[in-house]
Amino acid sequence: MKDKIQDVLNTVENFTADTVEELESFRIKYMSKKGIIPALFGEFKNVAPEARKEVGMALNELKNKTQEKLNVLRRQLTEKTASGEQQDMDLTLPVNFSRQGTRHPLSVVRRQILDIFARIGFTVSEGPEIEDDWHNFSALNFREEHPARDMQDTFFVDDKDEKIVLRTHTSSVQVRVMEHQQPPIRTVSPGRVFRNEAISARAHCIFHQIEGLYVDHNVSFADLKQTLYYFAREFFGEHTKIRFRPSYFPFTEPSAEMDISCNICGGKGCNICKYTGWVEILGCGMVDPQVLDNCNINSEVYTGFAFGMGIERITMLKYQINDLRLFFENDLRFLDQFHAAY
Ligand code: 2NL
Repeated sequence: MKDKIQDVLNTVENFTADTVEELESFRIKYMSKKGIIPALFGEFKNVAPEARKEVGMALNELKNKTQEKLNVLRRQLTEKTASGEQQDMDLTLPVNFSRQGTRHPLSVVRRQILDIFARIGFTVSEGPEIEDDWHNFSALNFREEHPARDMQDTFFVDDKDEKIVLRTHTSSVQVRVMEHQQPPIRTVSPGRVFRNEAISARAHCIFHQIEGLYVDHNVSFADLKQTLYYFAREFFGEHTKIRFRPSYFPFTEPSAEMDISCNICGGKGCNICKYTGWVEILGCGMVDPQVLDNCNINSEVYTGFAFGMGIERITMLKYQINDLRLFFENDLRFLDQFHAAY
């Protein structure tokens, strides 16, 4: 009996395993209920009383050493697997990258624009997409008979007592800012706006705008020009030139449209600028004194400038995208091209 135990102990001590499966067969062979070691314990009852103490100690030692061996080998094997040392693992296989999403190009450009204005002290303000007539039209000097108030141009939300609309510009947000805050006000308002238009390559009934507003003592048209010149160079590149053309908006006086030198052809003339060398990027002007007064800002004391641009339009110019509908179709072949943009 003692020799038998010693033989088994030798075998156990010399055992090694390369795989988890080998180790498991070893455990079953020696330690399971019908295994070799429990069988030896079974034979214990036949041992002569005077030898029992010695044999019992040898049996317990065998059982403990076997368990210890199992523990050590199991630990070694799992460490090997975790560090990739196991034989059946091919370390030359290419990594299976999980697919990463990208930011939408309109979000990329919105962030870039807000960032440029943040650097010169403009805060960001946001407001509701469903607006009342006052904040979307009346406060901004749209007269009762103005065509923008027509069903053809504006989406109306049914309400018995009050005219409620889907905002047609984010100026409505800036009206709210002026109503709640006295100058100095420097803020930009990004957001979704709605116009009742047929969908085409150049127009969509939902699009995105960023408007800017600066109201303080002695704000002049020179401040407007310099601010927008800074923006154009930061966004389109340091060689960008700007020019202003007179225009009309109900809420600014004087009003202007701003062009930049065509960043595609560098001003030489191409398809994008229709061979003029210039492309329109935004509308702007000095805030009409009546609008300031409408918002409880004293137009005898303060002046301001404002501007508005379409994010789709600016994005199309920057990334040379020729169809507006691409922004709304969520085609991954289009969206995936903006991996590098932040
Ligand atoms: C355009 C033109 C513009 C403004 C927006 C504005 C806002 C307030 C008062 C006065 Cl609260 N003006 N915003 C001014 C001039 C032009 O947008 O073409 N947008 C896409």
